[in-house]
Amino acid sequence: MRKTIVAGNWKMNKTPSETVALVNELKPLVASETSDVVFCVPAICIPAAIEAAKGSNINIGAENMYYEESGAYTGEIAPNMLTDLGVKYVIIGHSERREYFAETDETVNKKVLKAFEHGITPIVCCGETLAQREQGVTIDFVRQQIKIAFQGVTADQAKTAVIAYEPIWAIGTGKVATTEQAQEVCKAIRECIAEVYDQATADAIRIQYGGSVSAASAPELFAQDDIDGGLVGGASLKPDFGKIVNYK
Ligand code: G2H
Repeated sequence: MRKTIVAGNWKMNKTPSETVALVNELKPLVASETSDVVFCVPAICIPAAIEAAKGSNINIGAENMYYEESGAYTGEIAPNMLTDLGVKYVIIGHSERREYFAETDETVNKKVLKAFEHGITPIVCCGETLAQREQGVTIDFVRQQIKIAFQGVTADQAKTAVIAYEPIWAIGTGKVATTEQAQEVCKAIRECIAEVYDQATADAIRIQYGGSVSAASAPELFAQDDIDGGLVGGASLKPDFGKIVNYK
């Protein structure tokens, strides 16, 4: 069976010193044997987070990464800069990066391939806008995002990946998708992986729901057959994150 994975996405919040305080505060609350726990923190806070999380079950992840090894890419973070610090996960293609930083399905694919090359587990984000949902194209759209994101990824790599389904209209808005809506799309994503690869890969890959997850909504969402945890924004900065990790 798939192990639940709950990841916090801190977005552009917390300084390095605030990071130490928050990791120390959350450390006892997120202890868990049943869920993998990841804190994806701003790049500049990663060293502080890694140091503070030592000896705990918290894995530290990045919120983004570039797809080149090194060179004249002012302001970007290379994969080996992350692995050198001990980073294990990286969020790729969050809708905020697609919207504000011009990321496309193609750049997402390049980043996913590069992450695997360096042994970093990508948390690959997908999800539709409100207009797409209202037009009834959600599943077609998400399938396309996933197919392009995974181009060139082997089945063995895909088995270890994490996909985060985040309907854009539910991000930071307090509007959580209904359990049925979230399960329907996560199931369709798993079926898409089965088509692209095989059933064994689809059974192994972990699919999270993201979008205004709270301590109140997590238990029902994470209990769905095709939802293996969550990518959590706002609530990952609060003690409630411990309740989300220990949702059972
Ligand atoms: C969606 C989510 C975390 P929030 O972006 O990736 O954020 O839980 O604040 O909606």
